[in-house]
Amino acid sequence: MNTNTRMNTFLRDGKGLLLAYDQGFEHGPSADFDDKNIDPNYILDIASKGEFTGVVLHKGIAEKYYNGRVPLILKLNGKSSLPKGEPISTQICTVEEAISLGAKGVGYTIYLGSVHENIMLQEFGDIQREAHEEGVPAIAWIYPRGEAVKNDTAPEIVAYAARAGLEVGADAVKIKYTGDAGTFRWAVKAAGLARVFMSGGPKAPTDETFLSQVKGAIDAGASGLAVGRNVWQHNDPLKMAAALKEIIFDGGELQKALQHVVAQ
Ligand code: FBP
Repeated sequence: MNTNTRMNTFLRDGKGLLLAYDQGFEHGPSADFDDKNIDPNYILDIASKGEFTGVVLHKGIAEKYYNGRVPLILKLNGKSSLPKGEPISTQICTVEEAISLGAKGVGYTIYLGSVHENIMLQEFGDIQREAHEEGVPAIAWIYPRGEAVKNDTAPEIVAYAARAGLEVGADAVKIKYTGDAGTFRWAVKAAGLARVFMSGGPKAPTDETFLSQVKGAIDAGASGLAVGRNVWQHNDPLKMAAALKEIIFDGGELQKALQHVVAQ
């Protein structure tokens, strides 16, 4: 079984749109949530009605809320935003548990450049092996971070993250956007046969800002987008989902995508 076969569950016509919802733990509920999106059922509803190709959850949310409607990627490690200093995110769920919860893929964050990167690289190595034994993809969130990383969206740093993902055996890498399609293309090239998903990031000031980043990533050869806040913090998440599908699956131009989110 190769990467494409493993990733197929999360792709439609070779592209993917993943809805991420691990921020309650990673950032804290008061940082990101309101009365609506604090409810996991609200997010799962967006995932199915918005025709996302995957949803990303930590194990506690999966155990209590996952309804099987959209393929699940179980995020196997996590950390809170409370500790300061060099970042480390360690494993809180096994591949076996993830599969028993219905996961069709597993995710893991590596803070490349942290003084603790060796621990995360080792854990990811074990997870990747187990995932492949089970026939499910291992998706790496590769976020360069820590004292040694001055700019985590600098093109050479993002390309480094993408390449590290390929070399440690990730089926797909989730990386930050570099700011333009030209430099992101180099990162996609560096990822080789590992699929590239652009990471959404904090809610952009305008829909146009966000959608133009997504368009840039897709034009650069990305397989899709893994997004949280820019969808479920949107006042109309399903309209934003429609705009994203326009770009990702239908090859639509920015202006056409924007028509889905204009106030009606
Ligand atoms: P967003 O689209 O909301 O940025 O979600 C993508 C994601 O990778 C989440 O899976 C994760 O919780 C978050 O970003 C990490 O954010 P940060 O860069 O602040 O650590």
